[in-house]
Amino acid sequence: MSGANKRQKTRSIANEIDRYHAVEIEPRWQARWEADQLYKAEVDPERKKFYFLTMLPYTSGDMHIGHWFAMTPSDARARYLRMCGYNVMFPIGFDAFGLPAENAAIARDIHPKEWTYKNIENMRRQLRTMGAVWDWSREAISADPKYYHWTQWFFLKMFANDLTYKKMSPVDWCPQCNTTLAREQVVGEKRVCERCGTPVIKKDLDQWFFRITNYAEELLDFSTLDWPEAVKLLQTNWIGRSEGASVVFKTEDGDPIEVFTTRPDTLWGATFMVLAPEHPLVDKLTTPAQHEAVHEYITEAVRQTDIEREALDKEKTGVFTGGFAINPVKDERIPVWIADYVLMTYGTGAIMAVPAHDQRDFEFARTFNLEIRPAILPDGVESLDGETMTEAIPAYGTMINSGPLTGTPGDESFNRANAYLEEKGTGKFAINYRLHDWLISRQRYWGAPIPMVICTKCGIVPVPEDQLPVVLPDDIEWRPTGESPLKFHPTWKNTTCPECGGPAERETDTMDTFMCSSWYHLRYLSPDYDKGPFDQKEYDYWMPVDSYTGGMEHATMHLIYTRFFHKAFRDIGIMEGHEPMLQQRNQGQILGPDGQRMSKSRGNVVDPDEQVQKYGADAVRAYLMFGYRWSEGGPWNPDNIQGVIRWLNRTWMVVLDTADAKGGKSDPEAERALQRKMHQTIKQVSHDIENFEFNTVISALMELTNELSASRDAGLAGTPAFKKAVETLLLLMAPPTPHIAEELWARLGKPYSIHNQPWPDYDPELAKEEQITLIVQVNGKVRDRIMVDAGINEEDARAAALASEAAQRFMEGKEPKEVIVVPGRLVNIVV
Ligand code: ANZ
Ligand code: ZN
Repeated sequence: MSGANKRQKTRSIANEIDRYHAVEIEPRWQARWEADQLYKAEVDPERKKFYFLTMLPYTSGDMHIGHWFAMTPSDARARYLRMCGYNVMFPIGFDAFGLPAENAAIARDIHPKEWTYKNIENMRRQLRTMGAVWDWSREAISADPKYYHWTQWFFLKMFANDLTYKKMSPVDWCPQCNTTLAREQVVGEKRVCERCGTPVIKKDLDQWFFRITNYAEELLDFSTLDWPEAVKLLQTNWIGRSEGASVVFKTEDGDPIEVFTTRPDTLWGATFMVLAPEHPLVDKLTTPAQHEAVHEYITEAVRQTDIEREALDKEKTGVFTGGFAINPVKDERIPVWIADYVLMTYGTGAIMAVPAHDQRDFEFARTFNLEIRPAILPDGVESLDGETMTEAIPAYGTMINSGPLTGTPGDESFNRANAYLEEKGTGKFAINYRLHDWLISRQRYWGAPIPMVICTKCGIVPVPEDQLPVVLPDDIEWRPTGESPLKFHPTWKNTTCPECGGPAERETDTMDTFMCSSWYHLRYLSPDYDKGPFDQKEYDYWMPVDSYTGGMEHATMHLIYTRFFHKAFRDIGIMEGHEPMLQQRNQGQILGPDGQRMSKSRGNVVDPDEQVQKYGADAVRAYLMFGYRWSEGGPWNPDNIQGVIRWLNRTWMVVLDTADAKGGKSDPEAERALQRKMHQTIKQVSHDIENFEFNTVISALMELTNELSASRDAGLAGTPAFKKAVETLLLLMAPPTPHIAEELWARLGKPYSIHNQPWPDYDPELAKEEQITLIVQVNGKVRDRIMVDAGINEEDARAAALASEAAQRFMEGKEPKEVIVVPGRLVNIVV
């Protein structure tokens, strides 16, 4: 008792003079680590590398607590891997081009470059406060000429290898302002211009595309990737592969109308055709009588987005063109309509409509009184009558009313129909993808200029590599138009043709920023390298990326583009391997304290700077790991961070309190218990960091701190087991809470730096719970003896007893009436 009192006293004195003071400790260590370049990652063929990548932030200005949630657990894992002996590279940079900078320029009269680089400065400061193992010497900024030089270079390689082309493609256009609009500038359900409220129309512009569709099939192969199922599924749906047939119908004039159908077996049930309003044959097919109605319909339809047009619950609208087409398998004349539910951007922009078996066609036919003719009789359906059907029957089944193929069973119909089409020369098996070629032109200033020149004599000519980078001019005039301001620069676009030397004009569009982010992981390899996009030596050592963390919102665009980019340049001979990023994991989202998505307008944004100033980086890091499942996130809860702070304080006290303790009382059983806890904690923390389960990492560490407190109170401080456990606790805390771990490590007089220490090993034998013998009785008679963990709880003991073979034999298949557990001794099953 008196001993405990005395400890109480020393502790409260320590409390006053030497409290845990994160704001003093943290900047001090951050400065030291940086001065020592502790986390600099260098090629070392002797060591196993680990390229750990986290998605680079966009230079919007302030980092969000969400960035911390994404990055600091990743940092903990990077630290863990370092301690496990890997040569870890954990780089950071900035996605710095894009529309927000341009909008800020217009709204606040500040140059996009100035806005962006100011933001970068602030973000660098914020990133430093995380205390992460960033290798700042590898920082890359996509808006730097020395970066986009190589973005342009990649573009030229794509061009030289026929992976890029120019094509007319629609953009949103405001007829009042006479400009193109960015997607964000089209607002409201009515799709009006943000500035003047005029309904937006589509207008065709000559734009650049990458042939990502060449890689559609390969992009569906995830077999070498350790990626979340959800991301693979999103990519699979985005690519949208369908098997079917391409079938050629003809107009009465003999013009071919090709359709893609997934159901060639329903061909005999096609009673009309539908073209997308934008289909090139619409004009020619439209009869004078229908001209006005068709024209009116098109004007309305093309204003909508594909998503609006495809909505299943939408009322079907359309107009008859007055024209007819011939069904190639039966020489029958069927009417051709236009309707917005047929998209120009999918398949061929034309369909054969089979209302008996396709629901959208069914609704369309009912609305406009068109014939519904069954061609398939699914098993179990007696008969079908188009007049009385109330919905389409999409199932496969026996072909009926299908000429020579009538009677073909459902499991053969698809192949038989395709064979028949091929035989007749009017169609064949076909695969269609939802994926489109990647439109990369942007009519904006703040992006990498597309390195192309347009010469009236030579056509489109690439800028020679030795003339890169094509640098953005700084003196730019801000016009609130959707067109690239580069177009209006007095001189910038004037150049000479690299081929004929005559006067020529530069391309004034810039590249989609997803182009910049498709290869940033390569720029980190050697951000200052000027003989190529990366130094081959670095590539050979570091690539591919071993682990990639970031948000789920990038599942489709960025993560598909970067895979395409890698594969394309593999084929060009620049990259190796088939995939750029082997493992990928996504964090969830931190919401505001009100459970809503954080946003400035709601006023529920949690500012990481404020939290760090209040509680320290370690507390914020540990709270973000402890308070949430990393893959799920949840609302910020200021109460729960207190629990983490109490833990850090308790750890601080117990470590410093016992630092000078000598001897300690020998208590083999208690020491063994502490040792067991220590080994169990190492085991769990290692497993959980490995598996991105950070919440249980912190709870396990909290338990070890508690165990140490209890052991101290039991007089164990100073024993070898106690010292070892303290040391181990600090090593295990080094990844999640690097500053306090380093500070306490130093105060114990251990060698700098804790972050260069090897990760502690655990001994599975020592981690094992002590075993006891549990007696298993059936109706009061001893039937078995089983070995179980000493600390086994009632529920597990019960389950273990019921699982005993001997017990089961004596239960003779009867349900137990009652199971009595005498903890630590026996279980009696009453049947
Ligand atoms: C006739 C048919 C009969 C169809 C039937 C389906 C069922 P997925 O699976 O998404 O690839 N289609 C083709 N091109 C279209 C376009 N541009 N806009 C809207 N719809 C289009 O869908 C392929 C099916 O969607 C195609 O097969 C076609 O309708 C329609 F019992 O052809 B089907
Ligand atoms: Zn020329």
